[in-house]
Amino acid sequence: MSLLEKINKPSDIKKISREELPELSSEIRGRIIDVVSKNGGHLGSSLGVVDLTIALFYVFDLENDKIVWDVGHQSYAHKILSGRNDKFDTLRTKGGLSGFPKISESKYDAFTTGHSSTSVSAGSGMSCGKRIRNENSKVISVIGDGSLTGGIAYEGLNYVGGAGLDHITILNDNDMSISQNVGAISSFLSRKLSANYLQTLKSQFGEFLKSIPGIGEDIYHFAKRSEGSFKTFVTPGMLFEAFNLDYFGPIDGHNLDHLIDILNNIKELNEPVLLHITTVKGKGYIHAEKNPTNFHGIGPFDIKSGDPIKNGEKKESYTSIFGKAIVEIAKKDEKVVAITAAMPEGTGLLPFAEKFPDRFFDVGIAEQHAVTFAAGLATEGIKPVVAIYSTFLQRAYDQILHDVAIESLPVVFAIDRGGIVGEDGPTHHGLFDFSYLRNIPGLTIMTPKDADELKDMLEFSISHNGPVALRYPRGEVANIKSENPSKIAMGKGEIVRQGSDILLIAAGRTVSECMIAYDILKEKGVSATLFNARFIKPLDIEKIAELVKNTENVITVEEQVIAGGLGSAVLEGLNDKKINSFNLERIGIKDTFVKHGAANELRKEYGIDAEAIVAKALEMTS
Ligand SMILES: Cc1ncc(C[n+]2csc(CCOP(=O)(O)OP(=O)(O)O)c2C)c(N)n1
Repeated sequence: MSLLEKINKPSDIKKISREELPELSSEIRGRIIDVVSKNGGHLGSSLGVVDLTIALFYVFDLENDKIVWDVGHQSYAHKILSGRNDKFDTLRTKGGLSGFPKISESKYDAFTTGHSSTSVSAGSGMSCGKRIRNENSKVISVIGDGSLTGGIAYEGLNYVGGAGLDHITILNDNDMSISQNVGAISSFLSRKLSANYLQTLKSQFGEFLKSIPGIGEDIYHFAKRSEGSFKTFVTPGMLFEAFNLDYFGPIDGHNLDHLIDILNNIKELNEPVLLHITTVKGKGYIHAEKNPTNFHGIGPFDIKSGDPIKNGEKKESYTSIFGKAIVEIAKKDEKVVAITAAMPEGTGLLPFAEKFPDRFFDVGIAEQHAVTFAAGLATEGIKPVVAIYSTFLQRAYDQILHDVAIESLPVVFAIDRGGIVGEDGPTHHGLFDFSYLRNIPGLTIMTPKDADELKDMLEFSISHNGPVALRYPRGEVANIKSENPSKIAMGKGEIVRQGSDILLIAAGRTVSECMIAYDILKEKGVSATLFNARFIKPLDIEKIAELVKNTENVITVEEQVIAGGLGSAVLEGLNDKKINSFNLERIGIKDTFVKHGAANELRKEYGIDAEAIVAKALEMTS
């Protein structure tokens, strides 16, 4: 019987001897590698915290104590140890385990995460809640050095320290975000402080103090008396002590004995504590250790070689088309710069970064800063393109509205992963952007139906003197030929197919679904007009009104929540024009959060694919 088989609930780990824990650690790693090699997932981050997870489960009582995993992409060992090993093969599949902690999935998941830097804030709320309820169990927030680049992390730490909460923060420092971590704090954390270096620094510091005329000697003797605090003063402890946190570390996050001993000690303290551990991303799987960026989030791969398993030839992605197009535009216009919030690979900006290192900015996981930084650049006549996933841009709503839009600053938001993203689930789907942007005065919102349109729209956006949101989906590009091709013009859509029985109004990726539906409907004797809106704002309501007058059965189709999206815009526009005689159905995501699973399975389940469009069209025209 394997050690893992003996563990069906968190407390079962305590029956295993300390000597056996390294064996448990390798069993868990084997299990994670096996499942992620088939289902894809966040491998490197999860492998990096296997030992920490074991130590936490060994020391704390998960029936009462809570662990909040920041981002939550590293929670696989937590899932395995908290009674979900038997379901672990279903990781990230529809109906299976989520790739992130989820309150509704298990009582051992303290908080639902996916977006970064929230663990200390959430943990502080839990610590306060426990205090109010006179409960003295523990709350532990585990945050990575990458996630420590997000502002809300400091808002949380500031609060925890200020309020003197009984709360443990564990900083999991692996020197990596998805890519190499960036920023001043990252450099500060990664200073390697050898004993020799500390000794030299200490004596130099002493000499310096003595040299201060008059008071030098006194300060020197005072400083000497408190030599114990010297190490804290020059190590990362200095930063955290300033937040009124008791700092411990840095310690090796793969040494189970040390981890267990220190956690046992820390557990007895009833004050704000920060334990700094250093870990290796991808620990225990050579390919992930060597290439942590590739193995941060990965599709199915061959365990032996580490190579991705390809399912047939793939077309290029929108991300890659964007990445190439911005390089071409930037070659012609030296004012164009690109900004990412810790996702140079994911947003396709690596070619830009290589070609124009001085015009490329990775600001860390700091979407709010990315947007306001872009606003600042725009006031200097620079043309910033901020590439952020739809879901993460939600963070920067006020910055878009207040810092960019009020003065109509020419900032381009390249919004990747608009729509359903698939296996990462509800925390990551980009299903809200039309609605959260459409209400902002003066903001232009566009979305391309295919690769060529994306290139044209990017060029158009950068040449426009005002803020533009350009939203495109995850995945392979479409290639759609319109019957009457036309250039991108402000607020103008295009008729892709002209028909007479029903009008389909789509935008972005849903134009492809409508094309499939168009062909099926044609075979069934229903002739559809397909209108590609191109602009969500300003919407081409003149053209739509004209089309509605000829074809009163209308379906709007969007990969976005229907509240406040394309369909709403069409209805509002027609109402404003006092056009009432039409029969309109909106296809989109109803008032719900979309679960995780393969994107096409989800489109089917939520009724936003070609089949659903055909069914609705037939119902309306029969
Ligand atoms: C608000 C937000 N922006 C971007 C991301 C994408 N993202 C997921 S993990 C990650 C890096 C996290 O680094 P770190 O906290 O150091 O954890 P590690 O993966 O190194 O263990 C990023 C940028 C996110 N989850 N949330």
